[in-house]
Amino acid sequence: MQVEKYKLDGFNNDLLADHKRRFEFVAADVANVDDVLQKLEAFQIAIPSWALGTGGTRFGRFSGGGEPRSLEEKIEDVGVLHALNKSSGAISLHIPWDIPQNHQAIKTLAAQHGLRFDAMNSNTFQDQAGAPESYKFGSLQHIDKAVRDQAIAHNIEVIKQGIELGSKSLTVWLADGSSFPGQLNFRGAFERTLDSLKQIYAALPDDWKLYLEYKCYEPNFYSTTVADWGQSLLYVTKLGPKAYTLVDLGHHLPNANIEQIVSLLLMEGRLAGFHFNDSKYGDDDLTVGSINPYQLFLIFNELVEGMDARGMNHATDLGWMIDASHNLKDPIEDLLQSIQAIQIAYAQALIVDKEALVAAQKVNDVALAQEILQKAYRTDVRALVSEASLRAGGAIDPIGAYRKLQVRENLIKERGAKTVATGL
Ligand code: PSV
Ligand code: MN
Repeated sequence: MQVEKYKLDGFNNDLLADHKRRFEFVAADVANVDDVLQKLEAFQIAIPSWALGTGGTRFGRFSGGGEPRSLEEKIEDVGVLHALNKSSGAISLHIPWDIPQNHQAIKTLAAQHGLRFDAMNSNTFQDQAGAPESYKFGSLQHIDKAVRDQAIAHNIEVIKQGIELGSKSLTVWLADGSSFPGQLNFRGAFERTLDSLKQIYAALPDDWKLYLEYKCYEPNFYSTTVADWGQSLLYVTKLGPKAYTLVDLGHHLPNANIEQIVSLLLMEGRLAGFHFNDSKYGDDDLTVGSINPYQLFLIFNELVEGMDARGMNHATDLGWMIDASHNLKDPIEDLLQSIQAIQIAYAQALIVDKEALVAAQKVNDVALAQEILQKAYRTDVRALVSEASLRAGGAIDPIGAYRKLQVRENLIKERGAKTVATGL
């Protein structure tokens, strides 16, 4: 399924007059509007290959129609997203859920859709068919060297797959930990995990990065061996300059101040990037911005401030990825909503009056500092996001276009009403 440009243009033309009015209204108040638009256009968010189908919970999975049945079809779906919003120009693969059979053919297909391969994700949290060792009691932390060796070899294999595809980073997320007090020795688990990670790190090409993702609990419910940003930072500092801490927004204990974590990781030059999602209770993997958009804005405010302080390129110097699961909504619509929420938070952070904020901080004018942040947050920047999409060749209203062009209906015709994508 391809989004035909002339149809998209027709859709945009119908909305153009209304869009122009809304854009000019907001642009009049934004001093650096061209800069904001350029930055929005450059900002690409990778789509995980496992998010194109309906996810589920341990209570069931209710698949929708027209879900991608292969890696090729997943790439096509990301191509649809990118055609609509021009901001989803990358795909992130999870191995072994999506092992490419023919790397060159997959690369060519991705390039045809304007996509590159973002971080590769290894999987040592599920047992693999035919593998001799089990990860029931962990992988890189395992007491048995044979299990650790198998998990290390898998990660090295994932790096090799990534090299073939032109990826430049490996994301390691470990389910390792314990569910009951006394089950393991924390220090022993840390040391074995560090030793295993060192062996994976040694296999990284010079221009690659290792992203170490943390998560406070689940599937283990007493301890997790990379449980929080402090523990991840400890590992990556010991590993070396190519190792970084990855923040998944759903992996914190309730009410954690994620924006402060982000600020300090950036200060230390150890922030890898993000897995974006939103949550109400735990690792809910909900649509980005659906529960707590103000927190997302505050995170982007720290990102923009911290990246600018270090002279970093917003678009390319960190890894930006969605990691969400869609149980109720059409996955493509859900992803379009997530990307729009990220773009809105980013645009709002870009229009914060930084000089005024610094001045207010210097004299401890707390009320003014809050006003300055909230002025940006309360600005309706949706027309800026639409304008950036339009200028890049995308849709003024990507979800509206997706519905008008009847993409899902066409996918169901092509693929069938009962299809199930691989993944969790
Ligand atoms: C774990 O909860 C996680 O966030 C990791 O990034 C995994 O790779 C992904 O979810 C699997 O859905
Ligand atoms: Mn994640």
